[in-house]
Amino acid sequence: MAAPLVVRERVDLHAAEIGLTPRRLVGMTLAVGLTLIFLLGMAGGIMKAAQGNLIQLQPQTFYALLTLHGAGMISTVVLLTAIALWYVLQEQLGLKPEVLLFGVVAIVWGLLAAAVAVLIGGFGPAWTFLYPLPFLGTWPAWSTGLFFFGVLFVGIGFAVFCLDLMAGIIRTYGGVLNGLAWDTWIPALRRKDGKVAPPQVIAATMVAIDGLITVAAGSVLVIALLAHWFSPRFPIDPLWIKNLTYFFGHTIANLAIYVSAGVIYAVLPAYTGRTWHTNKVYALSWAISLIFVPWAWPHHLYMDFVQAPWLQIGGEASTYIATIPATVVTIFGSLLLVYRSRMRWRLGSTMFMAGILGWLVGGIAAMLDATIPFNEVLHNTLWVPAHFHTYLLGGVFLFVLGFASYFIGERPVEGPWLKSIEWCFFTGLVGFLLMFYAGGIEGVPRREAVQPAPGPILAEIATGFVVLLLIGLVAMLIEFWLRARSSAAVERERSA
Ligand code: HEM
Ligand SMILES: [Cu+2]
Repeated sequence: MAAPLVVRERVDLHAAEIGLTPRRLVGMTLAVGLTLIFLLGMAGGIMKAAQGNLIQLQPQTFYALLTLHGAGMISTVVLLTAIALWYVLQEQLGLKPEVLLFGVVAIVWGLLAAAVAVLIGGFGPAWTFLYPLPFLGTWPAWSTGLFFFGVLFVGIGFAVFCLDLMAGIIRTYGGVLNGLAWDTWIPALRRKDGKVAPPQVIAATMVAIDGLITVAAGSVLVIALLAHWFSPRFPIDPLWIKNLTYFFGHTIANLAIYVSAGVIYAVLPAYTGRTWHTNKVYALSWAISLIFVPWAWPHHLYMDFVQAPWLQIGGEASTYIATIPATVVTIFGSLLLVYRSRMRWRLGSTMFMAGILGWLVGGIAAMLDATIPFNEVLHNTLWVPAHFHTYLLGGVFLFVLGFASYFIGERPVEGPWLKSIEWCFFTGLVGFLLMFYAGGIEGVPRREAVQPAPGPILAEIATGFVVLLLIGLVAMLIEFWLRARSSAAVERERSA
């Protein structure tokens, strides 16, 4: 039976009948993206099972899966958070689904190319494809080239999203500085109509600017690698390309958090009944992130003794400066929003609040790793996947699930079915993460098909938690599908 739904968006039923509406585009992208996350999560579970000696996997197959899982997850999460932010801003900024469709299609093509390179070609130098590894493996040359084209397409898709946002912000707020709400500090920028950008627009402006810088660097990187692929005589300096690789890789993964912050600002108020207002502190915090996020990448190169010392120190400082202000205002702001607010605890709001916790814990673990004396012992141990899975899987991905739940519409009352899904999912998630941290503390190296002890036993336990996590995820996707069907039925009844 069709359950009555709360937290519903205004739906333009007439437009829905004639073609590409925002809701259709977002609904389709969510369906594709969440399915991909599930499949790539299975690949993650297979890797753990192999590390735990529960199944046998050729090392080449392990490294191919690792590459597909990493590149695929990052691209899919970029796609899903982008579509969510786009959706919450499209009305306000007058964004058109036709434009974003290009971006979505480019990312999906990029993902397909990468999947073919990995699954058929066996391409497997890990998702960071650090030079010269892509050219040294046992895989055929075509798979190397195809993978790079895939990355290029994902970059192009993300650039479409950034440009679309930027154009909308300039149209609506008169300029980028107003999009960043610098008018709260600089009276000369104030608009006559008194319109000030809300926090989600500030986040979107920051993401659009840093996102375009990141894609520009990523394009130089991939084009240089493609040139070397066409003609091996094309020279590549290993230190230069390593810097560029991490500039691109670190920043694009990091930006997913800032995109999600925009979604939190827009969606959490629907559950608490209070809105989030721009003030000087928000504008300043986001300005600091805007400037420092692109300077944090050198924390991946502490082991490279040829790297200039000022970049090492600068990278460490920038990591702190970029992370702290926006994280603090978002976490503090969301607590204020929820505190004594009669928050409606539904699947969506639970996901958002749990995701904020994951962001905080993962962020602290990340900053530890980016601190030079800690990095000397944690570098390339399982501590690294521990911290980034905490804020990507236990943070960003929870925001995506929260958004999906909000987008489809919550149930007015949640029964035991939903509670058990949540228990299953979160038990799996926390257990899986803890095993990663334990491995990191024990110094088990990351990215190894065959790990030294205690890696295998931790991986064996972790596999059990992954099974719980994936069961919870499938159940949640079924729940979304059921709700989407019943809300479609409600709409059909209303329009009849
Ligand atoms: C669904 C549950 C997931 C499982 C079971 C899982 C499992 C794994 C495993 C076993 C590894 C290899 C760790 C190692 O030994 O080095 C890994 C690596 C990785 N995962 Fe996940 N993961 C999951 C979700 C995610 C999500 C949501 C993201 C990103 C949004 C993600 C991004 C990555 C990345 C970037 C790597 C590194 C790949 C590389 O080293 O090249 N994972 N994951
Ligand atoms: Cu980093």
